[in-house]
Amino acid sequence: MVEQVVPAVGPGDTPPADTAARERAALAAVARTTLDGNWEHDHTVPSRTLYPHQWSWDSAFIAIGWAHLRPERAWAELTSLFDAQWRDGRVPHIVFNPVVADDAYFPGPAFWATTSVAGTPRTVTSGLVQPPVHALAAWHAYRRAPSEPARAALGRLYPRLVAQQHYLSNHRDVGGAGLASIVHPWESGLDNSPAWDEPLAAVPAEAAVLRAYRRRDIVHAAAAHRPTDLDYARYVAIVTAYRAAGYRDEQLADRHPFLVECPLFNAAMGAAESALAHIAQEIGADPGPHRQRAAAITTALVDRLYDPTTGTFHARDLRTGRLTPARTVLGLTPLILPDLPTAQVEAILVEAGSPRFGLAARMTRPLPSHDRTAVDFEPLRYWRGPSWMNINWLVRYGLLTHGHPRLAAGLGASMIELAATAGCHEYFHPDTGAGLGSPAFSWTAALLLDLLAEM
Ligand code: 9WN
Repeated sequence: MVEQVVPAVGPGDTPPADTAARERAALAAVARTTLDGNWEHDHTVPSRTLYPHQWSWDSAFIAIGWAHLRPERAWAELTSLFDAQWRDGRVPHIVFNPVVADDAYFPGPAFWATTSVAGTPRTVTSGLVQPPVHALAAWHAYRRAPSEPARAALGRLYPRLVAQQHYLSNHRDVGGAGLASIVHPWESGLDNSPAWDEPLAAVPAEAAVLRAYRRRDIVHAAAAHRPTDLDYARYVAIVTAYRAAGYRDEQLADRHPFLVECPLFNAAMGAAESALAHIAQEIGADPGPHRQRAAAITTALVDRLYDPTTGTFHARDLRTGRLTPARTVLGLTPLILPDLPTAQVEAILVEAGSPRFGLAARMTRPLPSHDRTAVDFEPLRYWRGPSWMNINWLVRYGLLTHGHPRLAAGLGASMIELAATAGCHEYFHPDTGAGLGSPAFSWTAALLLDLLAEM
């Protein structure tokens, strides 16, 4: 595809006249530098230090950013990810770059050992998946920079996106109610969320297991911000169980130690069908079945994961059959479903606008990842309090989808302000706004570009 460079903000090289525009141009330049610095021949690493390979849902968000700068990279990003799709349709959550040392990230390629499994690509990948936000991202990227080559790329991606949905709805519907189960906290993308505390506590493991391995995350990030050793021991135990079964999904209910229906994962799966309906229409395929599946997933999500007594969505632990009690930001994300009934939209707005999350038309800080008023709210620890740009982007997208532009503008302004003050960090202190984790994080940069272009 021909290289096409699109200015992120403003009409080219002429410096914008007023200060605000100059600041936005400077911010866009930081985002562009971040993405350029993390570009790696056919994909973008989330972070050069912490995450030196390709991650699935990161690539989806990153493609949205590239659509503003170099649309051909948006399509290369998604294409390289889907080139690693397994024969059963699963899109692996990590695609390992073979030239990076095995111990640069834990667990590395040797641990996953996927190449000996039938139906896997030549490249080593993980055997897990992540929230299927790719169809939504592909459609968004296309609308940001439509062109003939982009339509052709979208057309090539379409059957792969459909296969991804097919995998999730046919292999992962462990609960039998039309929702997909995640088999590991890493599949949620919000790995360390309090939503997983109960199901994770039931996974047998001892921190001593980790003596056989070397965690790399705490070499690059503060241990106090990261999951604990016991959490990691359980993460390893769950992968070990799945790997021992050849990453197969038959009889998961009888043998797998962690099975959860996650609100975000399933909202993404439903939103993917709505996006696929748009894509199908654009490329001359039939949007009807996608619309039907989107409606069915939305209904199942409300039936299974909405709790009328708390007024928000929770994760369901299939081992106990119970909803997990934590009120996390995951509960707000079904807003991305265009067919979400008004009662649940209203309930989410109440929850989001409460002191738990602080959504308002004028707000200082974006949404935290966990309920600010909860006793286990931890402003520094991974997914247990800090703010993330991708989750805020999704909720903002949901607010626009359901006709709340003032709230979306308030949230968007707080996100831009955060990045303007702290830079393109991986996550942010939910009160002070200080940048945390990796300082040059790709999806923060990518989604910032998207916001700057839109607002
Ligand atoms: C495990 C890459 C990924 C994100 C996840 C985030 C973190 C990995 C880790 O980094 O997860 O997949 O090592 O902690 O939680 O959302 O995709 O940025």
